[in-house]
Amino acid sequence: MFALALAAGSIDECKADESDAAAWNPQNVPRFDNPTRATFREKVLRTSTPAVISGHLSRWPALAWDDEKLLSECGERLLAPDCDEEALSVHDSDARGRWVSMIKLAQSDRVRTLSDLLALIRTSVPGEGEEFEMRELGSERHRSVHPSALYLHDKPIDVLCPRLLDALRVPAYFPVDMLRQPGAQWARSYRHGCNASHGLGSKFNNVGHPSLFLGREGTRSGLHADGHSASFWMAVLRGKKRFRLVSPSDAYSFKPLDCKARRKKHPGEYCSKFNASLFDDVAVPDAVTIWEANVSAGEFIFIPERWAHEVVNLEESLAVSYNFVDDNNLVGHLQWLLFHLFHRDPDWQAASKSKEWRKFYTLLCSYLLDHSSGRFPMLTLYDFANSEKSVAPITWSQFMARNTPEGDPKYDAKRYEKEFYEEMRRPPFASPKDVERIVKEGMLPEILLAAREDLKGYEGKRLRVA
Ligand SMILES: O=C(O)CCC(=O)C(=O)O
Repeated sequence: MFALALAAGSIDECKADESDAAAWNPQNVPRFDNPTRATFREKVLRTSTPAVISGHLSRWPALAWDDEKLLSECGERLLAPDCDEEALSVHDSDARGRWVSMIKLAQSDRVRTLSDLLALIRTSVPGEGEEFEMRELGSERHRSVHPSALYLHDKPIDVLCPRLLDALRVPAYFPVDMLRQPGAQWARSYRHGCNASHGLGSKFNNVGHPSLFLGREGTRSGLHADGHSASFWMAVLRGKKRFRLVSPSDAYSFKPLDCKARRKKHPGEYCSKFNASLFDDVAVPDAVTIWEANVSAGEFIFIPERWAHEVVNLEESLAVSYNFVDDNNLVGHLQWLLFHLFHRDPDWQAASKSKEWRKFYTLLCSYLLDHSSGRFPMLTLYDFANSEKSVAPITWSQFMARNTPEGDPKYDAKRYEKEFYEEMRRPPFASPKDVERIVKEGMLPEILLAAREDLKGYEGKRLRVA
């Protein structure tokens, strides 16, 4: 055993680590300079390896946004608009049972808009000046918060700053997102409660992703793995962030709170919450590798499905993140859905009345329906998975057109919905026993492979590659 000698309670300690790397031995996350799509697929996606990519975001208009531009476009936008109670978050080591060890805060009169937040971030000095009271979400409690600790964390860009969304692009390595497959009517309940009024949001019902992060030096997110077995990429627009990561199997060494090493029996289960920090002085078994990357403005990091990660902002940082499911993590995602439906909650009959259960079940049916009928967007997935053409980064509107049924010129909402409901009522997916059998017998990969075979005849028919 050796110990992580770094306590990252403050940014100075993080910086100290740069000159004291011998104290422990992180593995550097591999870096690539604008790799081809083929290289990225082979070396990163196919092997579920984290990676930092430089040289690929140069055409993003958002990289040229300075404070003046950000404030003129979105300075007066409310951090907590009517549809979303959460305004800001603060990290708290005592909140490790919670998602990302963060406390979510409602709006305060002191910080209502993006411009209020930026002003506070710029003028507050940790340990100096007054704290103010903010209400914790989900409780009537108020907590005293130092302005320097406020973190705009994972907030929907389409709601908070739609113009910024227009100035972002989608990296060419991630043309597909199966999470968009069920379309607007299903996506609506999927994440944040906001229905964006912006063009992109209203047409495609973007609901929450990509999301925005803004925090001063020293703000941080606790150790966690993202849900749904989704992979994600995070692009840094300004500043510098330090990531520490562990693979899904190594994650068991860090006091996981929501998994019980039963993964073989239940393939969809993995650890997502932890009572430990990779920036603290914790014991690390020899066989465990901690990965580390500093990601600077103009770069993005890719984090594969189920990898646990923890983040500290080394400088004031503005960043954008997007979670997705493509052909590399689709089986894992389906297993995760099944795990949540049938294993985590054995009393599924009772659970089936809950909104959450319904949502997962609907998603699952949607995937299986589209697989079985060879319908959009399996086709898109198939084409991209098999094309090594280098495509330029695309806008979010183009991305949504590719990845949602609404983007299909022949999309007929009523028909889609009708077919969907018919399919949901049809066996075998109406019976949990059948679905359980699919998982137990490990049939998911075969189903997906068969679906791909079926799709060969459709190749190229309705794909619009930028
Ligand atoms: O940048 C951060 O603070 C956390 C990002 C992250 O971990 C995530 O989006 O899952």
